[in-house]
Amino acid sequence: MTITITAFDRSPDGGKGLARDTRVRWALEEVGQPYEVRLVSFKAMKEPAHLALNPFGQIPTYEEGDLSLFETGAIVFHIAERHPGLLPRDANARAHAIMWMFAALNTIEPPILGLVTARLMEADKPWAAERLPLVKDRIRTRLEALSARLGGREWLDGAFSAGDLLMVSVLLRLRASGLLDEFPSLAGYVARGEARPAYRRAFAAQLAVNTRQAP
Ligand SMILES: N[C@@H](CCC(=O)N[C@@H](CS)C(=O)NCC(=O)O)C(=O)O
Repeated sequence: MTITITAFDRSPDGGKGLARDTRVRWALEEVGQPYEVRLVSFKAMKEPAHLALNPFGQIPTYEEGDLSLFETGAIVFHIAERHPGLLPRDANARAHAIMWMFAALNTIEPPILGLVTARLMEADKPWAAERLPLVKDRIRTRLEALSARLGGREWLDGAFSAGDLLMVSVLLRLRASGLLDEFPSLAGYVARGEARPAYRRAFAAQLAVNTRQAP
Protein backbone atom coordinates (compact mmCIF):
# COMPACT_ATOMS: atom_id res chain seq x y z
CA MET A 1 0.00 0.00 0.00
CA THR A 2 1.28 3.43 -0.86
CA ILE A 3 2.37 5.59 2.05
CA THR A 4 1.73 9.31 1.59
CA ILE A 5 2.96 11.94 4.00
CA THR A 6 2.45 15.69 3.95
CA ALA A 7 5.17 18.32 4.16
CA PHE A 8 5.46 22.07 3.80
CA ASP A 9 5.32 23.32 0.24
CA ARG A 10 8.06 25.72 1.41
CA SER A 11 9.48 25.08 4.84
CA PRO A 12 10.11 28.24 6.89
CA ASP A 13 13.61 26.88 7.61
CA GLY A 14 14.45 26.87 3.90
CA GLY A 15 15.59 23.23 3.95
CA LYS A 16 17.51 22.89 7.22
CA GLY A 17 15.46 19.75 7.85
CA LEU A 18 13.88 20.99 11.07
CA ALA A 19 10.26 20.65 9.93
CA ARG A 20 8.80 17.48 11.35
CA ASP A 21 8.27 15.71 8.03
CA THR A 22 12.04 15.02 8.17
CA ARG A 23 11.49 12.78 11.22
CA VAL A 24 8.89 10.76 9.36
CA ARG A 25 11.00 10.59 6.20
CA TRP A 26 13.93 9.40 8.34
CA ALA A 27 11.85 6.66 9.99
CA LEU A 28 10.60 5.46 6.60
CA GLU A 29 14.14 5.46 5.23
CA GLU A 30 15.43 3.49 8.24
CA VAL A 31 12.89 0.73 7.63
CA GLY A 32 13.21 0.86 3.85
CA GLN A 33 9.64 1.85 3.05
CA PRO A 34 9.04 3.94 -0.08
CA TYR A 35 6.71 6.90 0.35
CA GLU A 36 5.12 9.74 -1.53
CA VAL A 37 4.89 13.32 -0.36
CA ARG A 38 1.99 15.72 -0.81
CA LEU A 39 3.18 19.28 -0.39
CA VAL A 40 0.82 21.70 1.30
CA SER A 41 0.90 25.47 1.58
CA PHE A 42 0.23 27.26 4.88
CA LYS A 43 -3.16 28.25 3.45
CA ALA A 44 -4.07 24.70 2.39
CA MET A 45 -3.08 23.36 5.83
CA LYS A 46 -5.95 25.31 7.39
CA GLU A 47 -8.55 24.25 4.81
CA PRO A 48 -11.09 21.42 5.24
CA ALA A 49 -9.26 18.80 3.17
CA HIS A 50 -6.15 18.99 5.35
CA LEU A 51 -8.07 19.60 8.58
CA ALA A 52 -9.78 16.25 7.97
CA LEU A 53 -6.31 14.68 8.24
CA ASN A 54 -5.02 16.85 11.07
CA PRO A 55 -7.55 18.87 13.10
CA PHE A 56 -4.78 21.26 14.14
CA GLY A 57 -3.92 22.12 10.54
CA GLN A 58 -0.30 21.00 10.76
CA ILE A 59 2.15 18.75 8.99
CA PRO A 60 3.18 15.98 8.91
CA THR A 61 0.30 13.59 8.28
CA TYR A 62 0.52 9.96 7.21
CA GLU A 63 -1.86 8.01 4.98
CA GLU A 64 -1.66 4.34 4.18
CA GLY A 65 -4.79 2.68 2.78
CA ASP A 66 -7.60 3.25 5.29
CA LEU A 67 -5.23 4.54 7.94
CA SER A 68 -4.70 8.25 8.45
CA LEU A 69 -2.49 9.58 11.25
CA PHE A 70 -1.20 12.88 12.56
CA GLU A 71 1.31 13.63 15.38
CA THR A 72 4.88 12.81 14.47
CA GLY A 73 5.44 10.63 17.53
CA ALA A 74 2.40 8.47 16.69
CA ILE A 75 3.48 8.23 13.06
CA VAL A 76 7.06 7.20 13.91
CA PHE A 77 5.74 4.72 16.47
CA HIS A 78 3.39 3.22 13.88
CA ILE A 79 6.22 2.87 11.36
CA ALA A 80 8.47 1.32 14.01
CA GLU A 81 5.80 -1.17 15.05
CA ARG A 82 4.97 -2.28 11.53
CA HIS A 83 8.50 -2.68 10.19
CA PRO A 84 11.68 -4.06 11.71
CA GLY A 85 14.60 -1.74 12.38
CA LEU A 86 13.45 0.88 14.86
CA LEU A 87 12.25 -1.07 17.91
CA PRO A 88 14.00 -4.01 19.59
CA ARG A 89 12.21 -7.37 19.73
CA ASP A 90 12.91 -7.95 23.42
CA ALA A 91 9.88 -6.63 25.34
CA ASN A 92 11.84 -4.70 27.97
CA ALA A 93 14.26 -3.21 25.47
CA ARG A 94 11.27 -2.20 23.34
CA ALA A 95 9.62 -0.52 26.33
CA HIS A 96 12.85 1.40 26.92
CA ALA A 97 12.99 2.58 23.31
CA ILE A 98 9.38 3.78 23.55
CA MET A 99 10.21 5.51 26.84
CA TRP A 100 12.96 7.45 25.03
CA MET A 101 10.52 8.42 22.27
CA PHE A 102 8.31 10.02 24.92
CA ALA A 103 11.31 11.56 26.67
CA ALA A 104 12.37 13.22 23.43
CA LEU A 105 8.93 14.68 22.69
CA ASN A 106 7.67 15.26 26.21
CA THR A 107 10.70 16.21 28.29
CA ILE A 108 13.41 17.47 25.95
CA GLU A 109 11.47 19.13 23.14
CA PRO A 110 9.18 21.44 25.18
CA PRO A 111 11.97 23.66 26.60
CA ILE A 112 13.60 23.70 23.15
CA LEU A 113 10.34 24.89 21.62
CA GLY A 114 10.34 27.54 24.33
CA LEU A 115 13.53 28.91 22.82
CA VAL A 116 12.07 28.81 19.31
CA THR A 117 9.06 30.76 20.55
CA ALA A 118 11.27 33.26 22.41
CA ARG A 119 13.35 33.87 19.29
CA LEU A 120 10.62 33.97 16.67
CA MET A 121 7.57 35.37 18.44
CA GLU A 122 8.77 37.26 21.49
CA ALA A 123 11.98 38.92 20.33
CA ASP A 124 10.30 42.34 20.08
CA LYS A 125 8.82 42.25 23.60
CA PRO A 126 10.36 44.59 26.18
CA TRP A 127 11.12 41.64 28.49
CA ALA A 128 12.62 39.40 25.78
CA ALA A 129 16.31 39.96 26.62
CA GLU A 130 15.70 39.39 30.32
CA ARG A 131 13.78 36.16 29.73
CA LEU A 132 16.14 34.54 27.21
CA PRO A 133 18.75 33.34 29.76
CA LEU A 134 15.96 31.64 31.77
CA VAL A 135 14.72 29.87 28.66
CA LYS A 136 18.25 28.70 27.83
CA ASP A 137 18.92 27.53 31.38
CA ARG A 138 15.80 25.36 31.29
CA ILE A 139 17.25 23.64 28.24
CA ARG A 140 20.69 23.29 29.86
CA THR A 141 19.14 21.53 32.85
CA ARG A 142 17.67 18.90 30.55
CA LEU A 143 20.81 18.58 28.42
CA GLU A 144 22.99 18.06 31.50
CA ALA A 145 20.82 15.15 32.61
CA LEU A 146 20.60 13.67 29.13
CA SER A 147 24.33 13.99 28.60
CA ALA A 148 25.01 12.31 31.97
CA ARG A 149 22.73 9.41 31.03
CA LEU A 150 24.19 9.02 27.54
CA GLY A 151 27.71 8.98 28.95
CA GLY A 152 30.03 7.32 26.45
CA ARG A 153 27.30 5.24 24.79
CA GLU A 154 26.74 5.34 21.08
CA TRP A 155 22.94 5.41 21.41
CA LEU A 156 20.61 5.93 24.37
CA ASP A 157 19.83 2.30 25.14
CA GLY A 158 21.53 -0.39 23.11
CA ALA A 159 21.05 -0.35 19.35
CA PHE A 160 19.79 2.70 17.46
CA SER A 161 16.02 2.96 17.90
CA ALA A 162 13.02 5.19 17.26
CA GLY A 163 13.93 6.79 20.61
CA ASP A 164 17.26 7.92 19.18
CA LEU A 165 15.62 9.02 15.93
CA LEU A 166 13.30 11.37 17.80
CA MET A 167 15.92 12.49 20.32
CA VAL A 168 18.44 13.41 17.63
CA SER A 169 15.70 15.17 15.64
CA VAL A 170 14.71 17.22 18.66
CA LEU A 171 18.30 18.12 19.56
CA LEU A 172 19.02 19.21 15.99
CA ARG A 173 16.76 22.19 16.63
CA LEU A 174 19.41 23.50 19.04
CA ARG A 175 22.30 23.61 16.63
CA ALA A 176 21.94 27.27 15.68
CA SER A 177 21.77 28.32 19.34
CA GLY A 178 25.22 26.93 20.16
CA LEU A 179 23.76 25.17 23.22
CA LEU A 180 24.51 21.74 21.81
CA ASP A 181 28.21 22.55 21.61
CA GLU A 182 28.26 23.03 25.38
CA PHE A 183 27.69 19.26 25.63
CA PRO A 184 30.27 17.49 23.45
CA SER A 185 28.83 14.02 24.06
CA LEU A 186 25.41 15.19 22.84
CA ALA A 187 26.95 17.00 19.88
CA GLY A 188 28.69 13.72 18.97
CA TYR A 189 25.44 11.80 19.42
CA VAL A 190 23.60 14.15 17.07
CA ALA A 191 26.44 13.92 14.55
CA ARG A 192 26.18 10.09 14.63
CA GLY A 193 22.46 10.36 13.92
CA GLU A 194 23.02 12.76 11.04
CA ALA A 195 25.68 10.45 9.58
CA ARG A 196 23.23 7.58 9.20
CA PRO A 197 22.54 6.91 5.52
CA ALA A 198 18.78 6.92 6.19
CA TYR A 199 18.97 10.38 7.77
CA ARG A 200 21.03 11.67 4.87
CA ARG A 201 18.47 10.42 2.35
CA ALA A 202 15.63 11.99 4.36
CA PHE A 203 17.51 15.27 4.66
CA ALA A 204 18.35 15.34 0.94
CA ALA A 205 14.72 14.67 0.01
CA GLN A 206 13.37 17.58 2.06
CA LEU A 207 16.20 19.82 0.87
CA ALA A 208 15.32 19.09 -2.76
CA VAL A 209 11.74 20.23 -2.08
CA ASN A 210 12.78 23.37 -0.28
CA THR A 211 15.41 24.52 -2.73
CA ARG A 212 13.54 23.75 -5.95
CA GLN A 213 12.95 26.56 -8.38
CA ALA A 214 9.49 28.09 -8.35
CA PRO A 215 7.53 26.95 -11.45
N1 LIG B 1 2.94 17.87 17.84
C1 LIG B 1 2.88 17.96 16.41
C2 LIG B 1 3.41 19.31 16.00
C3 LIG B 1 3.28 19.50 14.50
C4 LIG B 1 3.84 20.85 14.09
O1 LIG B 1 4.07 21.76 14.91
N2 LIG B 1 4.03 21.01 12.79
C5 LIG B 1 4.55 22.24 12.27
C6 LIG B 1 5.64 21.95 11.26
S1 LIG B 1 7.03 21.18 12.00
C7 LIG B 1 3.44 22.97 11.53
O2 LIG B 1 2.68 22.37 10.81
N3 LIG B 1 3.39 24.29 11.72
C8 LIG B 1 2.47 25.14 11.04
C9 LIG B 1 1.31 25.51 11.89
O3 LIG B 1 1.23 25.08 13.06
O4 LIG B 1 0.47 26.26 11.39
C10 LIG B 1 3.67 16.81 15.78
O5 LIG B 1 4.63 16.37 16.41
O6 LIG B 1 3.34 16.36 14.68
